[in-house]
Amino acid sequence: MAHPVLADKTRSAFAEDVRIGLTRSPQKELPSKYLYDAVGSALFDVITVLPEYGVTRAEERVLMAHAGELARLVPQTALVAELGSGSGRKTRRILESLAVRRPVTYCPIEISPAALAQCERALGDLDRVSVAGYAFEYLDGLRRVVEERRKPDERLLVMFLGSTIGNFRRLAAAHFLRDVRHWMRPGDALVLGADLLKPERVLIDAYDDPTGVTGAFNLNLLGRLNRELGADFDLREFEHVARFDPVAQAIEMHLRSRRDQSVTIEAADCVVHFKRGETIWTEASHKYTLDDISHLGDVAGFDQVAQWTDAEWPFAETLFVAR
Ligand code: AVJ
Repeated sequence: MAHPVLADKTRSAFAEDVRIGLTRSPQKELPSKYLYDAVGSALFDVITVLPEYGVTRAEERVLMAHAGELARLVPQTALVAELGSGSGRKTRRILESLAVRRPVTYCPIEISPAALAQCERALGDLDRVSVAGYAFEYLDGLRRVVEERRKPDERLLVMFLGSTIGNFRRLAAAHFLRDVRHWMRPGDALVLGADLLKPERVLIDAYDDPTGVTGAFNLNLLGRLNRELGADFDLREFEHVARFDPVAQAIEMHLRSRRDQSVTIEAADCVVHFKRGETIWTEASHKYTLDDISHLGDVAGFDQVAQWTDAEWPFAETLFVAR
């Protein structure tokens, strides 16, 4: 069967991750990074305008309000690498403010080729900003940006927005930021966006919106397995579930089987059995306190320079500088 969507190596890594995740016991799981194919990225863009999901708009307000100040705090920045740029909407103002001081090269690092192309189009028209996209995973992409683009005396700014850090377990988040720090030099900057802890009711509505867009976003992962790995999931036999884990302080998305059933995933070479009510865990979004964020940066080797929050929807943007 022909699967033209992914290069072969990428597709076999995808198939392997799926096989490992769906044969895991007792909790089946799928890595959340696979939510973002072309359909998933488009559905995520809809999520960002849902009234119940305040995360993206809160971050946009914070960045709009403080882009000038941010640029003043990192005036030497010549190279900007963004981890998971998505459509690039939020980054525009920052690049504009930086480019007032000096020309900058902007490298969005984004595994979704569709989102990357959109981002390159959206930001390609900025004065004194040259855009070079990298369709890689975060650390691979960052390594390449540093190796290929960075001149000896240039300052780098890494942006990790949208509270994507929340998709890591807490310990993994610290390790990840330490890995990011590894590719940076002392004096380089990191802007980290993180959604703050808020009442459970608000979080459930944000991740299980009554319109059903988040449900579609989650279910599309099974559709993607059907399209790209020759699986035979019946999407109507699964339902979207959002639940809050008070210990981890994380909201989780699951896909719950409506009945006992078996699914074949051809390219992953496996048959998976589901009990009625059994779930596949597809994403965790950890929620942070301001102290958590400062601590996270500190253990990863950064000094905190500034922190801005949104009043309407608790969200924090933190500027760190590598020690
Ligand atoms: C883009 C990963 C930050 O975790 O809030 C939105 C993804 N999942 N609704 C998040 C998401 C469900 C989002 N991130």
